[in-house]
Amino acid sequence: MITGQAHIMAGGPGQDQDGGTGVKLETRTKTQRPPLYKVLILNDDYTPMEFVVHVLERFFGMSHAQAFDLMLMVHKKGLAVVGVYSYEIAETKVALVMDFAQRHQHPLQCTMEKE
Ligand code: TYC
Repeated sequence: MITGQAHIMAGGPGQDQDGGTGVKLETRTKTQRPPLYKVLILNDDYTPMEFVVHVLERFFGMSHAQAFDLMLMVHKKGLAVVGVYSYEIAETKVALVMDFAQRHQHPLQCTMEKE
């Protein structure tokens, strides 16, 4: 976002940057970070543990050990954040996981929420 502000300056021509109108034009650039979204995996009673581990390795770039630990955490606690991404990346991950689970006929749920 660009915001411009005009300041009336004390002092006369020659000491400002505008050619002597007495109005300083200042441009401030505020760089806004894009909002981030958590991607969550939810526990259920039917999806095989090995399938969840595979999903975490395949779509979230985890090692087998990392994926196994996180899967167990979801199994015990009910859900866990598996990654934090921009809106578009989070949306894509959720869609890929949901599609992959559906194609294998597992009820695994993956959702996103604003951080
Ligand atoms: N609770 C499942 C079972 O006992 C395993 C599981 C873990 C399922 C994590 C989903 O997100 C999940 N087979």
